[in-house]
Amino acid sequence: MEGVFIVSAKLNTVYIGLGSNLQQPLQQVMRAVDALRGTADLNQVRCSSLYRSLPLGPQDQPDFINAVVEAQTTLSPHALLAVLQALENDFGRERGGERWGPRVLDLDVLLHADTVISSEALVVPHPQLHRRAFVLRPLAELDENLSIPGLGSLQCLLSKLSPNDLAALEIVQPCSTSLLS
Ligand code: A4P
Ligand code: MG
Repeated sequence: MEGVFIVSAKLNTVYIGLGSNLQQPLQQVMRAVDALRGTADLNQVRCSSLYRSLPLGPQDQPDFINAVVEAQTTLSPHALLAVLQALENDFGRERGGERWGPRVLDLDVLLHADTVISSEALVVPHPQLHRRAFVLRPLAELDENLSIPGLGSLQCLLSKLSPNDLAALEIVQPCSTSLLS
């Protein structure tokens, strides 16, 4: 077809952090993985195992279920954040509580290819990523050779975590073919 150009936007690999500690957190996270898999703009969605983790921040709240999802997308970082926030709202996420308080679903942009952003609305890589066993360990399940922009290799970051933090993580649902597409 002469004169017709099809411009395809670049597919980028993104990593999304999932967390829940309210209203049957395991079910919330599994439903959220399904919802991400059903999102038209996210392709080749793969999920890590699901982990139980001790709450970071206020201690008078239930344990969390955490996981990390990898996907391919043409969405920009800000467009991806908007998709994730809409999904949090669909799950009944209430905002405005105490910082790092309990939540039915939290979806964070952990990484967007090798992008580095530091704006008011979005910081990528996620600013707490390198300190969190419940993020680094599932990330390593998905790609053990990952390099984090500005922070170095994932293996190096993992080696700097306190052994207690890693030991406190408990797999509650291993990677399985039902979760890995
Ligand atoms: N924002 C900036 N960068 C990002 C990003 N990379 N991804 C902005 C997502 N959002 C980002 O987020 C507040 C604002 O951060 C958003 O409006 C967005 O523009 P929020 O989800 O409304 O609030 P939040 O999650 O309470 O804040 P924050 O500081 O992002 O908290 P975190 O880092 O998500 O930590 N303990 C365990 N064991 N497991 C957990 O998952 N999670 C938290 C929350 C605390 N303790 C936890 C866990
Ligand atoms: Mg968040």
